[in-house]
Amino acid sequence: MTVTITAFARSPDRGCGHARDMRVRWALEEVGRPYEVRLLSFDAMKEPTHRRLQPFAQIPTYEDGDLALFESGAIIMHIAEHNAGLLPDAPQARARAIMWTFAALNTIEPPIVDLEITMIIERDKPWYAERLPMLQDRVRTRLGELATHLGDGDWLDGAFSAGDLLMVTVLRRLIGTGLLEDHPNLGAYVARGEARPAYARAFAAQLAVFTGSTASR
Ligand code: GTB
Repeated sequence: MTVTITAFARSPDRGCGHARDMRVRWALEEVGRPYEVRLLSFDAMKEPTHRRLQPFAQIPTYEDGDLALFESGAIIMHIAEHNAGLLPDAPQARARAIMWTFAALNTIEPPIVDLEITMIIERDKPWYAERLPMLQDRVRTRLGELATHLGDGDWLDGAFSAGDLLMVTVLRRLIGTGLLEDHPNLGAYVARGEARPAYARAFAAQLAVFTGSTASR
């Protein structure tokens, strides 16, 4: 059974790979699972057909036979648990890799999303100039802590795992803000993720949607 995921028909990021289908594509590429992509307009995402798959009318979703999932973190965990390559076999290392998926999604991503939303849609608010540095500082604090943990390691805990996959996609959202530049080891970490052949295939596939060349592999 071929996996089908959903993605934006026209991503607002114009193919930069910031939308959350990118992490699902990357995970599928890492484990060598072919997939198809159903592209959705913003209107189609609000339709009952899509809401039956994703109650919050968002992308990505994941369908494999009669299993349908939403929430990118849950999708990545499902892929990682049912295919080799994204979680270590040793129980404690596996638990730590799962811990890092939560750290990426629950500790690092929220302040980044808060900053992103403010920078995109709250620029004209009277409190913007006051709020922005506060949000930047929250991100800086987390980046400093993450950079200290990473040190000169290649990955967060031994071998590359689903935790790294999610953390790299989360950190990429800061590209263009200048905040990653404070920590060369985090920049190198992101670059290491981007250099993985599976990442390159996933990135090319989502970019092809924007450029109009193809939608699935
Ligand atoms: N918690 C959910 C998950 O992890 O799956 C969040 C899913 C989500 O936020 N989906 C977004 C969506 O469908 C796309 S990824 N938004 C449409 C809506 O809510 O109406 C978020 C996103 C969108 C666009 C950019 N960008 O253009 O840079 C980056 C990230």
